[in-house]
Amino acid sequence: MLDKLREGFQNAVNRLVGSATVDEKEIKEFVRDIQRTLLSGDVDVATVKSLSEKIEKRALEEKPPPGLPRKDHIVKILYEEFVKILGEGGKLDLPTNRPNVILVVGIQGSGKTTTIGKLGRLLAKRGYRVGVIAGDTFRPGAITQLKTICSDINVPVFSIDNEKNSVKVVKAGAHYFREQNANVIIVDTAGRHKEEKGLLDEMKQISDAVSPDFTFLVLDGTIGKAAFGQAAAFHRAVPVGGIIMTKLDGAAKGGGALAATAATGARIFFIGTGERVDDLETFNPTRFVGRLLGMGDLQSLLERARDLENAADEKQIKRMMSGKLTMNDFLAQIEQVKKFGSLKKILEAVPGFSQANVSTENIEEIEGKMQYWRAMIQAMTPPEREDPELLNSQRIKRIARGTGVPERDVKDLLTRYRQAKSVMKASKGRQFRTMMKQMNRQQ
Ligand SMILES: Nc1nc2c(ncn2[C@@H]2O[C@H](COP(=O)(O)OP(=O)(O)OP(=O)(O)O)[C@@H](O)[C@H]2O)c(=O)[nH]1
Ligand SMILES: [Mg+2]
Repeated sequence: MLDKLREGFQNAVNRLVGSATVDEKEIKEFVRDIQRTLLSGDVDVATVKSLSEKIEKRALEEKPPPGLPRKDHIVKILYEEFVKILGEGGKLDLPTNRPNVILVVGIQGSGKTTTIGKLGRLLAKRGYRVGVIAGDTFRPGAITQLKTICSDINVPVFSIDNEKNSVKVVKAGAHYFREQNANVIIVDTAGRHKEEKGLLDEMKQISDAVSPDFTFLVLDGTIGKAAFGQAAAFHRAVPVGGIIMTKLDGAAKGGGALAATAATGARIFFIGTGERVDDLETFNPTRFVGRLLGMGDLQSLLERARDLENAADEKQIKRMMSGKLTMNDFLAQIEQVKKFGSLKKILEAVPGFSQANVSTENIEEIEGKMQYWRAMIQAMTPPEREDPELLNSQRIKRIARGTGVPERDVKDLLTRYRQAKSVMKASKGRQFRTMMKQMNRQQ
């Protein structure tokens, strides 16, 4: 899959890793390699430009965490920017208590009918009552093809022989399946037409007639950058809710995926990886990019990067284990909590903590206060931050006034600080370490 892109990226990465030093010149060359690969993989020029600019800027400006070779850091940046442009994979959430109409559009041969079979099977397996409407009245043989596919997966098809008006068929079909109590109604449509405009008009009429809950655009993964124009044209006629990319098993260049998401802003939900009815995968951008860059190596590189990013924290842990916890360390811990989202999540993640008697109100109260802790710590002098025991009542008063909080809040902060210090000392930093690990796994 995606052999050409993968080869290009791997060559670029190998050259970077093989070079003795990494300076500005190397980085620029690496970015040029990536550009060339993307363009030869049929990614559209605008996407290539913005992507490579971002990669270059970050590669030149960002400092890798201590211990991580700069080259590895650059590969990590490459990976992160790819994942960013592809976006999250879409999730198909269909309510079961009413019929959901799914319209499937795309040009001829893109794989609509085949994909409907795959999708029908997937949804039937999830327990939906699925019905399919044969809305392709243009191509002779279309109904027979759809019926063959759907009989294999035991999904009923609605069709009207010799009826050329697709809007009529689709309306009647939707009515029929509603009566049958189906909760997913999938509409197959034509891809062939005398001209593109006629096709897009027909899609618009069908869409207006049945008001689909969801419209999938099926794109052939082998068409490369033409995907941009195609996706944009369909998107103008019928608002595209999600994309399904087919034929990513063969000689596909894969660049179409980047182009199509850029053109519509729609997410990719599934990818087709073969002609059989089971060859449909939920799209996962991380896995997709991983494949593109050669997953094995990448996975371990990302893990190493993460470990090293935490190594800085390890130093802090060592200091805390020896019983020294400065206010700066304490502040760093608070920042970690912010990064993770909420204190509640952390407490849930750490086995030891989750059993402790911390009520929800208590957590919310602490979270509320934490917002002010930062300001209070910043109002302390450097010696006070090093050794908070210096804080006598006069100094506490000064900090309270400086941050606009009652003195009791400053005292409360001191109490929390002392608690954290004793927990760290007692568990020799173990608890903190477990927490960090958990947090990283969930990030
Ligand atoms: N290798 C591979 N072939 C696929 C995939 N999806 C579809 N195909 C093949 O692509 C061809 C066209 O598929 P169809 O489902 O008929 O395409 P369509 O969009 O319905 O075409 P029209 O009805 O003519 O508009 C068929 O030979 C399929 O077997 C895929 O994910 N991988
Ligand atoms: Mg078809």
